Amino acid sequence: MKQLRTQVAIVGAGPAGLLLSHLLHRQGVESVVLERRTREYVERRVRAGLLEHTTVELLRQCGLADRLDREGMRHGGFELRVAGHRNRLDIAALTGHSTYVYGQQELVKDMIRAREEADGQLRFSVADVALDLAEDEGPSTVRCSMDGRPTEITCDFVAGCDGFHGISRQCLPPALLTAHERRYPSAWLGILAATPPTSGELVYAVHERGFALASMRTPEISRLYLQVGPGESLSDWPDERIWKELHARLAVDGETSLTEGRVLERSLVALRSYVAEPMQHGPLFLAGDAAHIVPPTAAKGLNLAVEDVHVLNEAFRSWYATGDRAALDGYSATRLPAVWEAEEFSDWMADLLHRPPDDDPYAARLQQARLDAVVNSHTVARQLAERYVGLSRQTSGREGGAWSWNQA
Ligand code: RFL
Ligand code: PHB
Repeated sequence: MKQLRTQVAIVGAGPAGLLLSHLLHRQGVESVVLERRTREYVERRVRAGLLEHTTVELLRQCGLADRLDREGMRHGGFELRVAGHRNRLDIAALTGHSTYVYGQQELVKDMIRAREEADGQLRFSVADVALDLAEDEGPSTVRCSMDGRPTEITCDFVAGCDGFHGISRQCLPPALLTAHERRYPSAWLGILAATPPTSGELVYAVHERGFALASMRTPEISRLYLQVGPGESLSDWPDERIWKELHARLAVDGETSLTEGRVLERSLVALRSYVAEPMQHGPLFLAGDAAHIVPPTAAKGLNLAVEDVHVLNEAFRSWYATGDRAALDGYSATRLPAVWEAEEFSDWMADLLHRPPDDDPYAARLQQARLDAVVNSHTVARQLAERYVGLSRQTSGREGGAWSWNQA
């Protein structure tokens, strides 16, 4: 049996686990990251693309944004295309902030490289991770199979950064865990295609055939999404059908500006919201998708993961510097208001943009009324813009919040 000792054992080398390990290192706290996939797999996994201004600022502050600043694309607005008519939301003018397009797998590569340069302990292809969590202040043990050998890692804390399907969340005592969940009657079919973006900014298209999103990764690569039924599979969607549907839903006044290209990757994801409360127990702390997920419509998942990790890192700093556990004990309570703000906005965006089920004409009329409000009301548009860039989360949960009721 191989034995290792570290301060924080981190399960999962997605953005949450990698960033936590990087931040801990910068303040002299040791960690080991345990990832079940290979490095190649993790670096190629296509997922998020849209980063909030605050996320980019946080990445800059910790030295992870050099390539992002060179290659990322800064966007000051997006297009909301409704039934073939263009409406541009100028988020920079409405909020003073921009968003950035930079592929999650590029960020993951940057993070892995930074850990490598610092001789960080990143272990890939680790199997059978199991947590033996201390009940008291004593050390915990993480068991796993590393390089084919049974291994035991003794640690002070465990960070569960292993995504929605990981094992960490299951280690919270069931009696203490409340799982809040909503499933949506849609899924997203996503493709990465070798074709230039159809527009300089993102296009969110609401159409009677269903929602479509035209995003991008580079000036040569597009990222395109289609709303599809929840029970569909990738085999139902040959390339020809995908392009036909994208042309129809993204057309402006009947004309399409989309150029077809080679499909480099495709994926299908069911839309779901989930929050685990609390996000911690004893020495275990959950961060990112391990603790909460949102439908991708509002592009919040990765941004929330980055924020979780910053708060958790500050709490570890305080513990290791002063022995004060207050910030660690308060981690979940600190994060949940911001998590719920993003959950609510993501749910609202999902309803705003997706075609409702055929048997719910009332929902269809509500959607129309909401779209009218966004397009015609400066106040509603500004609120959408503030929430889209993440400004509203800066105040959620703080005393007084962004506003307060007048006391009678
Ligand atoms: P991840 O990225 O899922 O990483 C978890 C890691 O843990 C590993 N793992 C294990 N390792 C060891 N032992 C086990 N038992 C393990 N079980 C799992 C996994 O292999 C993996 O490497 O979670 P993390 O780090 O919390 O990061 C979260 C983000 O990945 C996620 O929130 C975003 O991708 C969500 N998301 C978006 N977020 C944004 O902020 N902006 C976007 O534009 C955006 N677009 C998207 C998205 C998610 C999408 N899908 C696929 C759900 C678009 C899509 C289509
Ligand atoms: C993406 O580029 O993957 C993306 C962009 C914006 C979203 C969701 C996903 O709202």
